[in-house]
Amino acid sequence: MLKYNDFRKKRQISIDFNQFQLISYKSKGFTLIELLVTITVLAILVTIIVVLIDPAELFRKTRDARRMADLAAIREALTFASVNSGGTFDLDGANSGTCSDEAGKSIYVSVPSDVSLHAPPSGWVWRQVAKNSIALVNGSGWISANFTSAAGGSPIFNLPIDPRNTSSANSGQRFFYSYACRRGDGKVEINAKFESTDIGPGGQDDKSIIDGGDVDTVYELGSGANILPIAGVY
Ligand SMILES: [Ca+2]
Ligand SMILES: [Ca+2]
Repeated sequence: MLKYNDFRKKRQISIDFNQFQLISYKSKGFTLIELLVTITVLAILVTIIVVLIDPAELFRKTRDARRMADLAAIREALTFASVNSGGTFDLDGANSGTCSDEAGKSIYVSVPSDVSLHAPPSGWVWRQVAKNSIALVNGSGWISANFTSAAGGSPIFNLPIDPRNTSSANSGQRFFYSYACRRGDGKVEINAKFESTDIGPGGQDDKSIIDGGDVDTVYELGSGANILPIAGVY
């Protein structure tokens, strides 16, 4: 049997417990000012982190790194095709007379034909193909050499294109790959333009000035550094 005194005691404990909960709830809460201060501190921290990391520069650097890898892959594919074909690999494929020492000297570019380009360097013509065939390696791609005709087959199944692959009236916004060949000695040159503050032209880790080419602001790879014109491509 629960006696009256026991009942009062239990009720008292229950009331006290509720009071305790109320007190502890109150002590754990935040005032509006505390919340505002916390949000402000967090906003400052986020701003500092964003400034330190600079996500836009990180993306530019990633694209530049890919450009380096892409150009190296194209150079290797061309070298493989050329060596495997005993030096008879046709560097402009289905086209004829378009190398730098021939009448129709051409600059092959990775931007598709629906993108209009600025005027080509004097004496040169641009070569562009439609978007849907841009990456083909059978001579219909942006580089017209037919890799599938090489002895041993094509070393690659698609032609890399620039991660931005775009052009503009503004020379600072031209990002595409370019290619030219020289028939006489069977050499080629492939170029790209970098955009990051660090790896790009004038940067602390400038890759365009140490590539052995003849244009400091352009990243140049290939077997002949002086095939593409030194001005007017980008
Ligand atoms: Ca260079
Ligand atoms: Ca060059």
